Amino acid sequence: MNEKILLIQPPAKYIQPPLSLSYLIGYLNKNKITAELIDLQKLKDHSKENLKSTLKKIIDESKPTIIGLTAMTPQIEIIKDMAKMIKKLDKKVKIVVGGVHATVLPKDVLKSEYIDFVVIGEGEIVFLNLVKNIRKKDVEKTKGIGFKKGNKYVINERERRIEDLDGLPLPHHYYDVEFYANYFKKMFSYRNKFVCTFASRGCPFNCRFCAVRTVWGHKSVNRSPEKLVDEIEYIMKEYGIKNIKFEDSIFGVSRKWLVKTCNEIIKRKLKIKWVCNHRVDLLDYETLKLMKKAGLVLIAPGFESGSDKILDYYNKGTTAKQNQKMIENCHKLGIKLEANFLIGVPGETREDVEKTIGLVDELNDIDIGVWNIIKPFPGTPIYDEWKKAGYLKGVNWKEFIYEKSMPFQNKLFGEDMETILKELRTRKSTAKLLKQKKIPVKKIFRIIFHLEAKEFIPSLKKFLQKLKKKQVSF
Ligand code: B12
Ligand code: SF4
Repeated sequence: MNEKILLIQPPAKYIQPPLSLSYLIGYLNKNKITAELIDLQKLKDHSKENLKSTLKKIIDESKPTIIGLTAMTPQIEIIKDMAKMIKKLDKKVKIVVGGVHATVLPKDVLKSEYIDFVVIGEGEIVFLNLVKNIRKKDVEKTKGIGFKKGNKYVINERERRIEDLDGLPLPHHYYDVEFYANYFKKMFSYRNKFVCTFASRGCPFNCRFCAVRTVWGHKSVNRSPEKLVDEIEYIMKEYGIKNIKFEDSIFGVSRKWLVKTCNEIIKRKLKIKWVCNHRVDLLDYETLKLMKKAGLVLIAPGFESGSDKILDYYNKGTTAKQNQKMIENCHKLGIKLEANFLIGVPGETREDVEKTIGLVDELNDIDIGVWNIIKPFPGTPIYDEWKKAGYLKGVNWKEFIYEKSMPFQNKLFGEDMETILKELRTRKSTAKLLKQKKIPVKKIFRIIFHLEAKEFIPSLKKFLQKLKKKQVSF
């Protein structure tokens, strides 16, 4: 029997191109199996009723035999709801769930009677084999899957990692590039459209709050500089888009690779602007200069904290001094900085948070400050530690988002972390942007608060009242 495969990206508040599912579809296609992407991130109405009727329409029209769903931890409840809705519509459909949450807590996912399989880790090879084995009705030995057998959970050994990322079809063929390019333009008032992509998979570091290693292990695999730059040329030609956001955890763990990639862009005289994530300890002035020459306009390193005590706790392997050096270098070179900070670890004091604020205040050179409350995401060492310490009793997966503080965090810190977060998000980054008179206020609020339009006006009023009372220091 020929399988009819749908991969569904669930609805979400903050959205980005469904690259994970696009890679999976590309890999199936390369192996002569067709699959279709249903991107529910485009849904405007997230109510259960609308989700139910949307799924009904999809199932009536497509008559799928296998449905794949993807989830990070805060999305797992909606995924379980969707699985139930789908099975109520057609109980023969096989439901497969992949992504970080299924990788770390496969049994939590399989607990749902409506989910048949989980895929653990990198999905391309595993899903292809699973689909083939479902056809053959012989799934049990498929590497990288988990399933239920009687009243037991079976979790098979992992599949090998893909070494040759250049062999993967480009994800951009399978999702609506224009929709996301326009979404970013509108959402953040960027002047230009841009496309997201990946140059690598994995990260060799061990930050205590990070779950990246659960999917990829510790090995970082890169695309070849030549093929990556071919992809950039393709994006420019095919979509007429000259702005690229590399979503990699670190764009170039290896300096040698980074230098080769930048030189390739420069050699081909590509007029692109790009943005990437990085670490403050891996980039010296000369490397940043070369990146700038190759089109880097904004870099987003994980600063995390201005306090060495907290950085040590995070096992970040960086220092407050290195954070400062990065700020100085970017300022000298005219590279915009999106600095990411976390607050809210047990033992962190007001003084530690003030040190972080000091880092931003003193140097005054950060363009976008992204402040978040640390969360013990499954797959991170702090999840295991905080669970053992009894901090996570009664918390629900939907609360695992950076904007929310957990009751124990407020208790240990002695203040409501969400209030502190709001304060921080209003501070320096807003000040810096306000000084650049060209940037519309709407953009500032969208960037700092990630607000929806309906929330925007009351927050603006509140902010202006605070300014009047001089509660916000510039
Ligand atoms: C891009 C990204 C986002 C995008 C989402 C894009 C999208 N539409 O999917 C945005 C910015 C919206 C986002 C939001 C959040 N993110 Co995020 N995000 C990432 C990031 C940087 C890349 C993800 C990615 O595309 N990877 C590349 C693809 C190829 O890998 P992948 O997604 O893992 O998919 C592979 C496998 O997992 C598997 N697979 C995945 N899905 C499926 C489905 C099926 C059916 C199968 C078979 C296989 C399969 O196969 C894929 C191909 O090999 C990762 C970090 C990283 N470097 O991985 C964090 C990461 C996934 N995010 C994380 C977090 C914490 C969040 C937030 C919760 C943060 C917050 N604000 O609180 C929110 C979630 C909000 C929500 N929706 O509820 C954590 C996840 C922790 C966890 N336990 O879930 C990560 C790992 C970062 C970290 N440092 O720990 N994120
Ligand atoms: S935070 Fe960044 S550097 Fe640290 S482990 Fe995660 S991806 Fe790697």
